[in-house]
Amino acid sequence: MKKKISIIGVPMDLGQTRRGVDMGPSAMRYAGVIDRLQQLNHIVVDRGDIEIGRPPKYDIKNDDNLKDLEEVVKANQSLAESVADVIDEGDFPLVLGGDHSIAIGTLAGVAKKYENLGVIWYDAHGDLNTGETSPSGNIHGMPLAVSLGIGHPTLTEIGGYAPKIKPENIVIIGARSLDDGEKDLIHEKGIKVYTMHEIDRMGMTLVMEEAIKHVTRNTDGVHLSLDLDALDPQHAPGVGTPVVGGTTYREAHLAMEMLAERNIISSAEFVEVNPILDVKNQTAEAAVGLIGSLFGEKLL
Ligand code: B3U
Ligand code: MN
Ligand code: MN
Repeated sequence: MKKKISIIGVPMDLGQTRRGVDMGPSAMRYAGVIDRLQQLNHIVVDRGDIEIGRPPKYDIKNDDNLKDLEEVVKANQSLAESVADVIDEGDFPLVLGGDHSIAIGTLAGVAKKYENLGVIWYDAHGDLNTGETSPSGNIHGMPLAVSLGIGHPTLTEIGGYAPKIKPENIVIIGARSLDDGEKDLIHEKGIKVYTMHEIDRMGMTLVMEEAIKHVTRNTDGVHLSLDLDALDPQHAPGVGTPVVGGTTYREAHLAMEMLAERNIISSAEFVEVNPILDVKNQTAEAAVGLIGSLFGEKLL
């Protein structure tokens, strides 16, 4: 199905401490994301990049164990507005990161436009930390909790409302590195998680069939938040926190192809591509390949 896709770049690297992920949007553009989507007959508008303020000193934690809070909040507020504008114009928002802290702004913009938003969180991590539970103080480990309304009010209130999403509308896929506080929250809120164990056991086909059923039960839109570190580092080495034992290149494509077949995704973001840590732009190319599959590219 032909779509009008608006691309928003978010050169954000302040949600974690490995510099270089701010070049992710450039790397995905260089890897041909626009051409790839145009080849599929979609109309593509590149809205450029969100401006990211630079802190006087990097990686300084505040008293609440949150690094570079002020700049992260500012950028996410502006991202939320841009995303909401894109939806108001009837376009599909495709957000290119940047570290995963930008999901706070993306979801603030998207969820405003839906009654009951479903979310697929494709990630090695849960991103369910708060300042209290985070081992790092890195806000990129917190966006899913923040969107549930859990965490520092400066973050949860971005976009002027909270929460953005409900625990029963979320599916996490590919998890294999969860902190204790995140595990507690998953159990407490009853969040559906397909860890690598379930993917190994059930196979990606069944995982995606169940996941799609789960996020479409009572929802009127589904957001895909795809962290490239969900893929095995063999296929996506250019990420800040690689974790061995991830989904294969083909499993990730199969997941995207199944989402395309069902045509359920109404907004998406691809995050954590770090060209400085990458090998010949392989991770950006993997991201662009997955974007192709998500928007209908077929092998035959
Ligand atoms: N859970 C850890 C590590 C982490 C989260 N997200 C990424 N890494 N990419 C944390 O810092 O919250
Ligand atoms: Mn993540
Ligand atoms: Mn991750």
